[in-house]
Amino acid sequence: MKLVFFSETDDPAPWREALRTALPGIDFRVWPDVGDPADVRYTLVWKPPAGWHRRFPALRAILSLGAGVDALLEDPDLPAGVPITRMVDAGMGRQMAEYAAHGVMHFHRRMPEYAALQREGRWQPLECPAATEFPVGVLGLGVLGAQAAQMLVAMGYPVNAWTRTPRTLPGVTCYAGDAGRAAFLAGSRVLVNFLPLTPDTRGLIDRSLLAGLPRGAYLVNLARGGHVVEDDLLAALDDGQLAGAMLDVFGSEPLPVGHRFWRHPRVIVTPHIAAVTMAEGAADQVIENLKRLEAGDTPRGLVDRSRGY
Ligand code: NDP
Ligand code: OXD
Repeated sequence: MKLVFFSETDDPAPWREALRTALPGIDFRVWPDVGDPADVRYTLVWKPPAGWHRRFPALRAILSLGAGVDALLEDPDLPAGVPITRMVDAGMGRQMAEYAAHGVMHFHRRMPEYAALQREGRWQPLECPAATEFPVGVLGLGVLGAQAAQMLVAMGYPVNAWTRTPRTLPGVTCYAGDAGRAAFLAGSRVLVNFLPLTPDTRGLIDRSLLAGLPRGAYLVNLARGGHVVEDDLLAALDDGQLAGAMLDVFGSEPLPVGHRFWRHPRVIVTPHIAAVTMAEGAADQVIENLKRLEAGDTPRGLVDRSRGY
């Protein structure tokens, strides 16, 4: 069974070690050392170039190193009919929840204002609402969003969530679809984005969505940069509709030198680190899926190409 690993950001060594230990028959290759491409059955990938998969005519499945598969699905040359699997939690749920909780508390406890006061050498206590008065809106209540929502509930925040289809989660007020959007937004002091990037969600965080939030709201985006219309976000920050944004993901990554986000006083930038896939927590899922695929069974985390996630 030959598998090719491709990632410009992940170290193949722990993956090779884990997969070779669990699957002694595996021929684990790291791009570009693939030997005969006609033998390749599986790929384990993060952001391969467009058209890259076309060279493997006997491909049985594409295994994504990430939870989000938007970059794969955007490839017009992705072989049709080949199943794609994604990471389901795989250790990222806890990391994403930590990032979201940090973002919410950072804004709730007015840390950006204290940083500005410190720069001016001013000792100035500010009023702060109780957590129970600071409702959080979670966009997307899937594998990762649900864990963050539960952590925020445990921290005492009122939590609203918005999904494509109706969902329920204890302690969370759930809204769905176009019908639920306005009420969801109006009740969210801070919006935390956990959506997958699909044709339906690209550009969703635009002027009209931001205008639906209470004035002076905040945004924490740890899903994808493509969800945000950057000019609309900057305009909302500049005119006070939004009081701050914590951004981990961008339309173009790395965030280009000179981009306004780098120096905007109300924007916090992190370099797509809200969660990272670590072989230690994720290799078991890949091993299990390779076993299932070899046995002709349905793998875990199978992507629905028509839905886009
Ligand atoms: P899931 O597929 O488990 O959950 C997706 C959620 O989004 C579901 O609740 C789904 O609704 C909802 N959704 C999808 N489309 C729409 C829509 N059109 N309108 C409203 N809701 C919608 O994904 P995960 O939780 O595993 O991952 C979420 C995303 O997080 C990934 O796609 C990735 O982009 C991002 N991510 C970012 C990382 C980082 O380091 N910054 C790390 C890992 C992931 P429904 O429940 O009805 O299906
Ligand atoms: C992912 C990511 O989708 O790291 O897993 O963004």
